[in-house]
Amino acid sequence: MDARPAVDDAALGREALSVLDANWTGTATVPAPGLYPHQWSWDSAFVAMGLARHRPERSRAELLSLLAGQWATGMVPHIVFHTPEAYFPGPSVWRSHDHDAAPRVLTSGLTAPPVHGLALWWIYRHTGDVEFVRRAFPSLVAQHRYLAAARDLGGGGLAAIVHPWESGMDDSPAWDQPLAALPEIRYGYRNLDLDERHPDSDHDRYVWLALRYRDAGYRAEYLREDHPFAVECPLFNGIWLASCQALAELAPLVRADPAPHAERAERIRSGLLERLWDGCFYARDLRTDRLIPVCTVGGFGPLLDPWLPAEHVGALVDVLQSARFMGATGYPVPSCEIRASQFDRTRYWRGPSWVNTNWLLRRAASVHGLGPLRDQLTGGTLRLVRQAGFRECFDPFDGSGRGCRDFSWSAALTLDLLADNVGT
Ligand code: 2M8
Repeated sequence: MDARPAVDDAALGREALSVLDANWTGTATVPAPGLYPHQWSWDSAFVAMGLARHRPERSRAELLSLLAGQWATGMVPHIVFHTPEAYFPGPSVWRSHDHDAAPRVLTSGLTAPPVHGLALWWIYRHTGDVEFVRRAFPSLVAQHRYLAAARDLGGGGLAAIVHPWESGMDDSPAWDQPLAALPEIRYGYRNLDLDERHPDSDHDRYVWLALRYRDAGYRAEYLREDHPFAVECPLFNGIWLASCQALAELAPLVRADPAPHAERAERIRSGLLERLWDGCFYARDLRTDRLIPVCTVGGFGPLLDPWLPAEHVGALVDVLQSARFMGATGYPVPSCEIRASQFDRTRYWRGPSWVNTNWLLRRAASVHGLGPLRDQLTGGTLRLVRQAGFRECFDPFDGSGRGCRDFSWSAALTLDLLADNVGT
């Protein structure tokens, strides 16, 4: 483990803010210097939530600069390229500028977990800024409309991801089967900084999938009929459900009708229970119409729903606390169940713990009134960053840091955990 002095809460908070200040470009916060030099969608939402109590102005600016990348279809892209910094796959791969629906700023053509409704609610809760809600609300309504119209590929009320990158959990073992069903691709593209994390064959398939979607004009009809990767992910949909509930709560502030948002949340809940539950939530591969039999941290996403039936909450919490997950590792929460053959404590999204999923599960514990679980997630996450710093992810057994340093969402969500810890 990296040697690191123990720091008290105030010093840890100052360190977190200085990471976020350094990663702020004047327009947006990059996830980490060097490795991720642009604005990533769900990273930005987590940063906005973490900054809400400390830098409210910048928290609002963060969300708005991301929404400047929204397409006329309502799609919020997973990357917004505000600067010409080199990154692969960059604007010349995505070619957003060839599309009438794309905004002026260059973006990717994929989306990411829609945590932005929850972020708007969070910012409102901590700033009371109704004017800001008025400004951002319509964009989030459009985002949800896009997901319902273009991504309900299974017809059961859930949004499908059409690329592993859309899950945010890029290398999760949950995508191994659908990826293995794709043709063998050999491009030999390599992003030297990044690709030691993925086998070449996976990276080539990621690029191939992105190019196919691009070459089909990013059309919804193509996704429905031809695209070879379509998966209903419980984390993506659990987050979407929470954002729908957030919009339902915010709607009266902007004189909008909460009912469509509440109804959509109910539809997602039914979809999750009917389509993804089998003693735990699993992802469904729409191209085989089968559940993908590996339990990952994504399977706890539906816990974000306060109205998830008690028996499902109980069963999920038992699995989470069992020796399959937190019960065996010293730190919360491994990204894959440790007894799965695919579990790897060192490989990105295949075992390591992440601050954002810990934070989401802590939020879930709060909405279900599970105080001890919430405290365990708070304490365990703070221990990780105190010991190893604001790393991208962490070994769940010994807490050592993995991936890049000075990672924005690890810093931002630490600020949030610290603020709650002192009861502010
Ligand atoms: C990772 O994703 C990018 C591709 O978008 C990558 O692998 O290079 C994921 O951890 C994703 O969740 C995250 O948003 C992104 C930036 O932090 O990095």
